[in-house]
Amino acid sequence: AWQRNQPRSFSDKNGFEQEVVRHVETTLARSVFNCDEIAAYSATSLAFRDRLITDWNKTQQRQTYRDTKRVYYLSLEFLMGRALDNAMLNVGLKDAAKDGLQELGFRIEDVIKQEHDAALGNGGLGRLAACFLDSLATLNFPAWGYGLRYRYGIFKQEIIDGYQVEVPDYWLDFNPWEFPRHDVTVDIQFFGHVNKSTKADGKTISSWEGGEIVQAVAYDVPIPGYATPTTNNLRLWSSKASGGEFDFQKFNSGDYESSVADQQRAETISAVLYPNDNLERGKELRLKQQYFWVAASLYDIVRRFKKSKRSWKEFPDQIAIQLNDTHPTLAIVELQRILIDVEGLEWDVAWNIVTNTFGYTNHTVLPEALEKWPVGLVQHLLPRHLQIIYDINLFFLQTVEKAFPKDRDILRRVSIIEESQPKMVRMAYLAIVGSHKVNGVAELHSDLIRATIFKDFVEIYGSDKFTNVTNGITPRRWLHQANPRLSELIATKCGGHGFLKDLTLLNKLEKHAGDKDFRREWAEIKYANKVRLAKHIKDTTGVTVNPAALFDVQVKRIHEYKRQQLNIFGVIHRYLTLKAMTPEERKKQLARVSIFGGKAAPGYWMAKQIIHLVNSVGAVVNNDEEIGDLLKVIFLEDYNVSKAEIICPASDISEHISTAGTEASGTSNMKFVLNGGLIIGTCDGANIEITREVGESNIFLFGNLAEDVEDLRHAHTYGSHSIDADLEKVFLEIEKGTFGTPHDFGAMIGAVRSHGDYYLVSDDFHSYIETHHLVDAAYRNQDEWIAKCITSVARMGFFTSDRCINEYAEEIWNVEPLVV
Ligand code: 26M
Repeated sequence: AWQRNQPRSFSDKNGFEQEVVRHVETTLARSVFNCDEIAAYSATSLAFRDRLITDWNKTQQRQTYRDTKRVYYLSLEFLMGRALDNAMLNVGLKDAAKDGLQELGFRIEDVIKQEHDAALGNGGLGRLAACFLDSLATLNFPAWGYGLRYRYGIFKQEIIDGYQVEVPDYWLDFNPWEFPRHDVTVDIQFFGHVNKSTKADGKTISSWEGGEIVQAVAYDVPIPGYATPTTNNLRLWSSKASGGEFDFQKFNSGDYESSVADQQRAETISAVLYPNDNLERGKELRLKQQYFWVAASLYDIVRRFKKSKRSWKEFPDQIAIQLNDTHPTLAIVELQRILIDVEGLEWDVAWNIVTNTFGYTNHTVLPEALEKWPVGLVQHLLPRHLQIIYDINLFFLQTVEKAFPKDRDILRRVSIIEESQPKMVRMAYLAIVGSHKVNGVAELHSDLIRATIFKDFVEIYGSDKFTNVTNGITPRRWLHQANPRLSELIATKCGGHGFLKDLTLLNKLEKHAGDKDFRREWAEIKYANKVRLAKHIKDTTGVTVNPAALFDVQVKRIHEYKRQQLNIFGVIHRYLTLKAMTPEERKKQLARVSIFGGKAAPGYWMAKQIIHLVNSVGAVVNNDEEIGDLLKVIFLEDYNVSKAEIICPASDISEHISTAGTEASGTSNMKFVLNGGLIIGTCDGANIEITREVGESNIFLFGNLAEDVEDLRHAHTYGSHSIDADLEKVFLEIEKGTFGTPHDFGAMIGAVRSHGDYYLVSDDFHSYIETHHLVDAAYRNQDEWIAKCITSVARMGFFTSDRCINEYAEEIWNVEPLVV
């Protein structure tokens, strides 16, 4: 008899094996005798995917039936990494899968490695969105993510002759984790004009007409929570020409080429992730991406709301929408347009709904990253939206004028329209005016935005509208998955794995920091993780590193404000110091491996020079026989989420050394400490709160404070700027040609010596070097070092993204978990 091909919910090793075999033989149409690692990965993923579907459907039914308030997290980036390992651990069947795969002749680690990272993000902002989805599901919140289904994620980085080369990241060849919803589509309008008409009652209504239509198609990705049946949804939109494959009229009239061109132009919208991190470049296609995604998501949200037959006034009681930076700010304008133009609500009624629905998270104070769009471009692409933006601005400025009648300049300062040449729409201001809460991502950062870039708005709205939610990370991926042995060891002292759901339980570790056996086991695990990274380094760079050396790691996007140049100048200083020693002196020194990794935006020339310098220094130092194991300099190619899972557990000390006041939070700092590494850092972003939690004696802080940065910069420009003497020696060595053609690095040196040293590299250099000496000294005392690591981990409970989500839920969204 015919049987429906129902997903089968296996619950043990045998059930899993049956499912794998079924998928190999039927879904993949292969023989089990011709099953390689890719096929094993595919079948294993399909088996777990089937399991997730059941929970996913139930979760969605439950959320619809209960009809409680939902959260929508709008982010142009979701840096998810791999899904299989995470799904196995969350479902709780990784051991069953491991044994099952072993019986079929595979090692689970090799199978997991077959998966291509889902790399739909640049860096911190995209990874934060991914951690938040994990926590939302784990805490049983009814929540959806909305994003773009880029055909190409962040580029793959290759290092060729010491230079970064970008290779396209085509990742969709086989992706078992997404479900195309060809029946869930939205027509998205661009260009056209606005028609005004007057109704019988004298009311004028505007309607947006003409232009062109692009179709949005939904692709759904299940997001499993850890040890809970809640499985939420991430909906990613893909762009397609409307009206099927071709424009039939053009096709039939023989205009085949232009019909294909139309199709390609439509598909271009979701083709590629913009690879900039903290830089805004004002490209038309980027604005198209933003509107396409925002309009499709809002249509979907409104459609779902309308099914509940509630009155519009209840919209903000049912729906909270969080804007991940200003990238989705057009959602504010789009919702206002839907409510007044399509649904016929009064402006004020609609605006009240809009502002009570949205919350906006700011992730940066860097001026070059603040989004602005030329008025002319918005007018052309979205004519009705520009009118609404002008109206929002008019009403806003009227209230400001009433409240501050004597301050003429404030209107110019806070206007959503910057009166420049050309005029610009200031997206952050629009996001503030259209939201009920604005938050920064660490205490210092939230203080800074209140005191600087958003100061006027604090005056206008009062300080309650501006709040802080310090970032966090998911301990499921960043401890349990990345560092399984440490997770097991911790579980022996914390009464099982409960800490993965309540990270404050880590505090039970603290009393074992002095326990000799525990320390030894802890140190053994760190060593094993270093051996694993050393093997990766050998396989990918050919360089042999000693796992007993101190591993010093800086992995993050390459940016002048993050100061990888400070790090590499420090490494050169160390090299010169070692070279100046007698062999006897040298023997007493501590061995170090300096590990760098990270991508430069393709158009960021200075960042690419920094990568080149690191590689050039490595080429010299790593082949210097006098130095041997005492110093190695490694640049790890193509840093991404799955590489971070190998790197974080293997670090002894990691570097978070941004110019004070520039890094909004940082989240890798948390990942490194949670994995039993210490950090060297500036008083910036979340480093400050990490210090508060772990204690000053367990972190290596250095450098000038944020409050002094302005004066120092001023002194560079208007006073005399003398470079630190040790740094000058480093510069002279580079200029001698020790690390290759000195001309290549002229701009990096010039930025410090002659162009005002905006990032205070010279000001902080001495303090940085001194602090590294303290690191060396501390590392020599392994017993105390390990005790510091254990104590720090014990005090990291605050930095779980579960705490963040609970704070957002309480303070911003007013939503509650849906208990299963
Ligand atoms: C803008 C315009 C065009 C193309 C890309 C962008 C753009 C993309 C990503 C701008 C900024 C982007 O991300 C900024 C970011 O990652 N910020 C980081 O956010 C983290 C999470 O809050 C913080 O931990 C980091 O400190 C902050 O730098």
